[in-house]
Amino acid sequence: MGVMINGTYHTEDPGPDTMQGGEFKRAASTIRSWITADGSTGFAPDPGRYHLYAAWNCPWAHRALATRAVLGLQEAISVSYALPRRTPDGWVFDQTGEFADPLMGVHALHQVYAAHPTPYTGRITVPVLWDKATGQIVSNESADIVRMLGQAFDPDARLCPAPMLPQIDDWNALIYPTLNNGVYRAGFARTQEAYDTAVTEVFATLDKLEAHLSSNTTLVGDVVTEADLRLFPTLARFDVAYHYAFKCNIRRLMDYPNLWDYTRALYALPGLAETVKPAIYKAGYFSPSELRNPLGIVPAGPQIDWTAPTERKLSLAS
Ligand SMILES: N[C@@H](CCC(=O)N[C@@H](CS)C(=O)NCC(=O)O)C(=O)O
Repeated sequence: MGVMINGTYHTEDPGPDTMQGGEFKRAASTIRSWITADGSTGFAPDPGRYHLYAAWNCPWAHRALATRAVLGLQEAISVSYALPRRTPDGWVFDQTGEFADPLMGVHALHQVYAAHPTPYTGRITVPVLWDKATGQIVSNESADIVRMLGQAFDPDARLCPAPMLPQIDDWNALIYPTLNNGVYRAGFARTQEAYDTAVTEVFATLDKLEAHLSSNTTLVGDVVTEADLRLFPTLARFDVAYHYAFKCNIRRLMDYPNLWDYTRALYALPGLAETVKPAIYKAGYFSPSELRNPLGIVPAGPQIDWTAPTERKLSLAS
């Protein structure tokens, strides 16, 4: 894992930049153009125009893949999947097969960032949304990519209906720092205090979600919205990875009857199951790490029955 400075890739890991004291701080994304339904920004939602660079194990890429799947945009937006393990060259691709880059045939994702017309400085992260028409990165911020897919690519904006946006944004504002990123703050903490703070927030939010889902089908309006799809990647990884690898082990997701039921109901949405790769999560989160898993031994369990029946029937807003 390296960093790009002014369009040139350097293989040294800039790790300390993302740690403050014992606390993990995620760097802000900086390429943030916007696709609109009318194309007034120069980026119109033309089918076939955009390409997503993703990795199955990355939860931020997963939100974009989940949104693409639930909106049925698989034909409209093509994807390259990086190999699930990062290397000194960062995210890399095979020359052929399921982890090849069919668009540019690059060996490493940093080559895509290097092809962006404005010299880039920062970490080489997935997801990246690439515009084939103008040859540039539209965005490397998953929250923006998810919102653009929901608003510009779906004429009915079913994942983010205007009247529900304030509530969607409220859930996102709670779930991102305390849960989506909270598990990373727990897992990457380098002091007991930083870990204690993060893990307490993770479970406070899970408890709150459990209570909400005991009397609601979904987070907002009893329909599937962007807020559910931003939560889902964290839930999908929770028992298989975060519980053990990131020491988020006060409870398992399976110990929350409503939250676990809701997770399985989301999993049953057409297209979503294909974006869930537990074996890849396990291999990725338990890959050799000097701080967290020096021997790189991957645990056998847990056994998770994703298709156990659920009475919760989910649908998008109509
Ligand atoms: N803000 C970004 C964060 C994405 C991110 O941190 N992705 C990780 C993978 S899960 C990554 O590519 N990290 C590489 C690095 O930091 O060098 C987003 O949500 O799009």
